[in-house]
Amino acid sequence: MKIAETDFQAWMGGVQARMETALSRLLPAAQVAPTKLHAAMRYASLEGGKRVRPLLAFAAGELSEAPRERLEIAGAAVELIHAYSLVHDDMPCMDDDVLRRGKPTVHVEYDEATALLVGDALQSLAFQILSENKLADQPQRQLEMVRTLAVAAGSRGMAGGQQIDLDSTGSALTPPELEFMHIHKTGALIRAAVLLGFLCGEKISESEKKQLDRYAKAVGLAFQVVDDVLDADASTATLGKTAGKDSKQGKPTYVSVVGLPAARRMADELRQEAREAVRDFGGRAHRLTALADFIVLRKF
Ligand code: GRG
Repeated sequence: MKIAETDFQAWMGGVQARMETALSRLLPAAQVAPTKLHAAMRYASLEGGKRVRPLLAFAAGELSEAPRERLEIAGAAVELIHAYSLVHDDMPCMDDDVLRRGKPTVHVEYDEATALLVGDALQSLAFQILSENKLADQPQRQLEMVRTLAVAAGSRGMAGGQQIDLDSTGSALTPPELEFMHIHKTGALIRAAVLLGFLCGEKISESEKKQLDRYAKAVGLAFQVVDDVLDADASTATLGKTAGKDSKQGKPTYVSVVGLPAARRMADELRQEAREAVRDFGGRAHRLTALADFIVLRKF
């Protein structure tokens, strides 16, 4: 393994460990009533997942010299929204899956009503921690962060993308329609993670924010293209979730719409686009470029 790769692995492991501790602290204890709901919220959020969104927040925060304590809160808020989306997505009324992060899904381990409440409560907790901890010197900027996450999670972001996804099962989408769906379903939250991390720091310029947003858009779409490729190409054991589900359920994906080789090429073009977007930042963006590589070259 090269030195740069070892350094990135160590950094990633450090952020993942910090996030595990932070999430464990921020989530209500399982012994606190209502114990079933709190235990299920912890089951859905802890000990699993790559923590890609918090990693992006930490990497973007390096550009604006954001304090780690703020990044932990912003990263946790985005991760809680992500965890909620996975819990609801796995339910019988949506994707109907039994395996997530190598474990039974929340509605299987607990029950459907509890899974619904877990998602609701995780979403509320995300906004609670984002508003009750000081994340910016100017209150106006903190409000911008709350709004950014709300828009990304809502009907003009992730929830809207999920609606399009549900409605498009069994139908043929054009590449632009597919891109529109994925930019919302997956890309919006990833974009918010990058922006929130950047906004946690005080060294902010509008032009850097714009460049960073170009990076975030490319990485957000690349993430989903790779997810489509892995669904078609990797095993259930490697992914920790049911592989091959998209084609079985008749869901349009990059693989079904443009084919596997073109989807792989597209992911790599988006990786180059992301690297290009932050080129001017030089060494300050080395975590962001390494993360773009990780997101596109990952095997799970
Ligand atoms: C229910 C409102 C609502 C939205 C659900 C994001 C989403 C929308 C559904 C998840 C289904 C899915 C497999 C989407 C593809 C991209 C994605 C979010 C994959 C899982 O994210 P990872 O790989 O998961 O970051 P880990 O487990 O590593 O956190």
